[in-house]
Amino acid sequence: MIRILKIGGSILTDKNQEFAARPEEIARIASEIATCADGLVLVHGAGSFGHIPAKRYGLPQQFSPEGMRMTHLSVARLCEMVVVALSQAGVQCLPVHPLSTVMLRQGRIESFFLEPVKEMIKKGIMPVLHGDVAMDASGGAAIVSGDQIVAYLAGELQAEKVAVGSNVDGVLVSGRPLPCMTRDGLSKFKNDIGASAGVDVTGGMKGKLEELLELADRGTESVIFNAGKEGNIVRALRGEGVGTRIMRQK
Ligand code: IP8
Repeated sequence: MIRILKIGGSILTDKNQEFAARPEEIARIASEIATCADGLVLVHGAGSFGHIPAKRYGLPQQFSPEGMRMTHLSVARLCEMVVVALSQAGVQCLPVHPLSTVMLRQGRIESFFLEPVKEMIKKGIMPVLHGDVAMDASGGAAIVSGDQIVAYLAGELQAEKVAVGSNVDGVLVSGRPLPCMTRDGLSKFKNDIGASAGVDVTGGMKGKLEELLELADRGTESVIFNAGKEGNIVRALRGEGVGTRIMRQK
């Protein structure tokens, strides 16, 4: 059984300060993951390691090879921290960089070389992917968010569970998490759903919902939960009621 877990960059880093990792949070997340690592694929957000350099170089609106290099190298450093923390917690894992495996067209994944990921899963190794810059055949947008990666992988790997951890208790309306969200819910609450608190070039909570609602349309439900609260990762992966369930319109 394959399960996909996303940990948002807002948990791993301080989104307002470049290169500001949160080592204690990274270590805590790693030890929680270690208790439920079987068949898990991890995707993490870029946090301040990606969004701040991407914004500085005008990505994704402007094509900038230098911006892509600086942003990728920075996000790859965050990925290395996550991989090191996981291995210190006893998890066998390997980094998979989307820049080298994904091809975009107009900002959407057109192809993804997933053989290494599938082989890692077969061998009991946890693949660790992340939001990244990527080449785009249309020459325009060049960022692939962790959320887009999650939705794509969930379909391709036929994931049974998809859990997306952020730093809030789910999809908040007037400060309270909605128990579930559908396409109708998004139209109803679109003006109430907030943007990300820090610098964000991939659309914050709305961007996340668009990816996950599309996944729900294809038949896979997911949950958005607060990964900043201890124990929630295990609860979300077990399907216990934490956060907001993203469901297909009935
Ligand atoms: O943090 C964004 O990924 P996300 C990737 O998952 C970059 O939205 C490079 C900003």
